Amino acid sequence: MLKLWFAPNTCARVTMTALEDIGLEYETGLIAFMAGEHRKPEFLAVNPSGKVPALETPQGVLVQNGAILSWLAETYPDAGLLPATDDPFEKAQQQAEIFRCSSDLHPLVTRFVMPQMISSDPEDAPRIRAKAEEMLRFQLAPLADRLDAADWLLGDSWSVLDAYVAWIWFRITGSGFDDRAFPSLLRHHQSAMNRASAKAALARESAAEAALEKRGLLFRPPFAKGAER
Ligand SMILES: N[C@@H](CCC(=O)N[C@@H](CS)C(=O)NCC(=O)O)C(=O)O
Repeated sequence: MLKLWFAPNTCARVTMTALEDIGLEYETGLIAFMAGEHRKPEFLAVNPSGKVPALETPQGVLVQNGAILSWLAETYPDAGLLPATDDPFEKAQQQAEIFRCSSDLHPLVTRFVMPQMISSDPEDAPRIRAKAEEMLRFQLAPLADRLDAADWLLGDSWSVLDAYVAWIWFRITGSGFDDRAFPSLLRHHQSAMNRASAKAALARESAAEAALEKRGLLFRPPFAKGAER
């Protein structure tokens, strides 16, 4: 059985949504960041980078959303995570879409939501966030244009890229990015989160949040709406 290591509200939500779309049973392992569990030997033995998601498979552990999603899409083609193709160029184009999320956008999300991971001087935070916001606007604009013309990022059908961009939107707008900046992304996020697989992933996250809260370990990003700055 597959086992997903995750923490609520993180990019592991993208892999979790994909697993829900596939519809097979899977186990989860919850990492309490507030307790430093991502730096403990037990988890470093799973992913030496100390990051979620990490997916235990019968063949071994896979890390990096992009790799996990590509593997899941090929292993469970009926789930429609990515459009089916045998064409190497089309596959490379799909990879480019995924890498845009993981390599271009996610680092900007980190800078915007958690500037303290970039500089430990709190005085730097506003500058880091402002630059990240500017770059996010630039990088999101072409995606918003695509969503002005189509329901989903790859056209008429949902793909796992939609779950990825929905997570990015959730994370930045939850941290003060103006959710009116790109109406098509706002609409897209609502549609993506209305899908059954997203709701199932959110339900698992809520249960995990409740478990963490009970232990006094629920993490809230410092710039979250309503959080103390
Ligand atoms: N490139 C990685 C990024 C994974 C990542 O940064 N995950 C975050 C949560 S969203 C994490 O585990 N951060 C903990 C850390 O970096 O120490 C991927 O796409 O899987």
